[in-house]
Amino acid sequence: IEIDKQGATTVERQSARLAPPPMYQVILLNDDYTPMEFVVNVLERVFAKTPEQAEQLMLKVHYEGRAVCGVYPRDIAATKVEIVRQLAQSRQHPLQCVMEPVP
Ligand code: TYC
Repeated sequence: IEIDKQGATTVERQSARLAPPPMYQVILLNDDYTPMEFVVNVLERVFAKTPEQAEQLMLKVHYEGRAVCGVYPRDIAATKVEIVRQLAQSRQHPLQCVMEPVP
């Protein structure tokens, strides 16, 4: 909003001037010890996957080493990474979760 010397105001649409927020991929990494069922559960609870999507994504991580679970603005991505780490730690699983900027 701008106010000139006569007191007239000019309102510009902010959406025309704001860049979209930088986005981050949240990535799950494979390991040899975390139970498959635990990973499926995490994908359902933290990443809002259906049981079928969660199973498929878990298997993709298992066979390919890693997979993108979702793409979010920075703070949301960081919160999901932290929740996954806490869930894994609470059950003593070595499950690893990281975030990377979308290329
Ligand atoms: N590789 C694990 C097993 O065989 C399963 C697993 C899947 C672990 C995905 C981590 O992010 C992961 N029990």
